[in-house]
Amino acid sequence: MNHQNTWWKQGFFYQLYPRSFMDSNHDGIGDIRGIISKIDYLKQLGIKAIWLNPVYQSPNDDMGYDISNYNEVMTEFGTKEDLKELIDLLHQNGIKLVMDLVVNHTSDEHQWFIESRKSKDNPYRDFYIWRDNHNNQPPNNWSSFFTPSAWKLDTLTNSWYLHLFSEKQPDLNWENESMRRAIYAMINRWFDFGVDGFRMDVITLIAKNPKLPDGNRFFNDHGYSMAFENYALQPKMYDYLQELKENTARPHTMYLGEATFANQSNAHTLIGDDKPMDLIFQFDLMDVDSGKHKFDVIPIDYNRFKRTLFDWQKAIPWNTLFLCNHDQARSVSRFGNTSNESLWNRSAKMLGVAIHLMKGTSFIYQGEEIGMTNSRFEDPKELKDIESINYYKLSQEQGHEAIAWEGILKKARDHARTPIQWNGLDYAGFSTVEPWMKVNQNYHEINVQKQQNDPNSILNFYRKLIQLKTNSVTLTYGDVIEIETNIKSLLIYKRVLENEEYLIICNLSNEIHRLDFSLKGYQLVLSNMLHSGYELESYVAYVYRKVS
Ligand code: ISL
Ligand code: CA
Repeated sequence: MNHQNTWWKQGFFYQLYPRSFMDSNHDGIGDIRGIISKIDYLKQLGIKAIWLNPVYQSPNDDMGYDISNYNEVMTEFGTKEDLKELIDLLHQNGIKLVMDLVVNHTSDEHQWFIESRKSKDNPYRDFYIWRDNHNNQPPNNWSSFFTPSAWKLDTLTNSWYLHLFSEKQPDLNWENESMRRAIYAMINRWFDFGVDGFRMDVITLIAKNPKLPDGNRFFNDHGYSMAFENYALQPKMYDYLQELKENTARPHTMYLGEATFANQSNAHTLIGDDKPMDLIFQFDLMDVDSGKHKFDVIPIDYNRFKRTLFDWQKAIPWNTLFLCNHDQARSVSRFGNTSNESLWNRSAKMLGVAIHLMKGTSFIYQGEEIGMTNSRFEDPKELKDIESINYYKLSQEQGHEAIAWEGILKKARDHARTPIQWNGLDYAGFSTVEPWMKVNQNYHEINVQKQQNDPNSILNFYRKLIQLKTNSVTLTYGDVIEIETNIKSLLIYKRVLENEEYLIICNLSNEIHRLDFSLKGYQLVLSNMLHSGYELESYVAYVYRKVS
């Protein structure tokens, strides 16, 4: 492996959700010029790459994941010239840009779908997955991620189309070669434009079992089945991605697959030199607080948390490391402790150490570097995200809305999507007018300006953590060695490369523990506490380096 050329393994990624990052033109919506105005901030943070959530034209049924034109920038976000300028400026500052590639589905307002609906013999008909209508019953029992059934009857031709996500996100038919060629051409245009790679949205779902058989497990309340055995990691998916790579990949570009339903036994089929992807996101850690479903929230089992981390380290040679993204609740609210300022500060820092000093590419989700927390939504009307809106509506129909609301307060995707809190001014300095989404109430206490020059802030801790890992070959490429302990809330591991060794000790819990081995020969290099020692207070994190 040539360590020097694998830019996606060296240095941190910052996930940037443009709608909520910075508004430059006073319409309450974040935009590309807003990002440009904050390049210094990103540079100071020390990140080496950005994953930018979708900026393509979209009616925003699913906030940009429903694309109506792959070749144009969403009007509210700016122009293609703005995007080009952003890419150039990032490159001048040593930062790469990875865009989102959403090709499992398009918007129903995409020209391809507008044509496809028109008639059964339209040249674009087969760009999507259609079935004739018999008895007004959907062609199979598949459920969608956002609605009970994955099928919608389109009256124009009296046929059903498949949508694994919202009704406004019809699934593309990857069996159609013209469709595939059009996607590859689109990817090549963006590589020519200057992007450095793509995060491939639900890429493991693009191939469907052509027979579209019923699922027989994981039924939702409406009797539809989460039939992923028929559309996740299908044999054809490998062929399509191989073809995609052959037709698009360039020497320094990268593909990061959102590997929905990947597990420890199949993940090795997805990443590597001769495999379809360079990096994958898997979501096992995002499930450690899920009971029967995402919104059925259970307390974190620290053993499970640790096993998930360490077992994935063994399962594949290179992981991605993250505790949040635009689909998740805020990490400090979920895995840390926000009951008072000092625990909030300490646990946010600890979580950064615990996850990012593992082996793999680190991803910080915007706002995580200042410890942004879940929002206190007061009314379902404040929700913007289709997932929780639909979930709440369905639960109302069944009279479970009080329970649903509890789950939403803990896990709604909207928690991650509130505007970045830049300062204590109106709308947290994100905009001068009311933003598209309510700013978190705590912006006076939590904001960038307040943390900028405070040596104890989460922000300055993140800067140090990023530097420490980015500048260390051992913390980047060294082996991970788990140090077993009987105390289940202690996460302890070493990073070892040749003669160098780091020891990482994190207390994941609110309990005080004592270390039962010697720290002789170790020197403290980073901590969220002023003192080090054998007494491990709640949420402490210590990073030691072996000196003798
Ligand atoms: O968000 C989820 C659960 O709350 C996930 O199941 C999510 O739907 C899944 O990981 C796929 O996510 C991606 O594709 C979706 C889009 O809504 C998400 O924002 C995106 O990250 C459809 O494009
Ligand atoms: Ca704007």
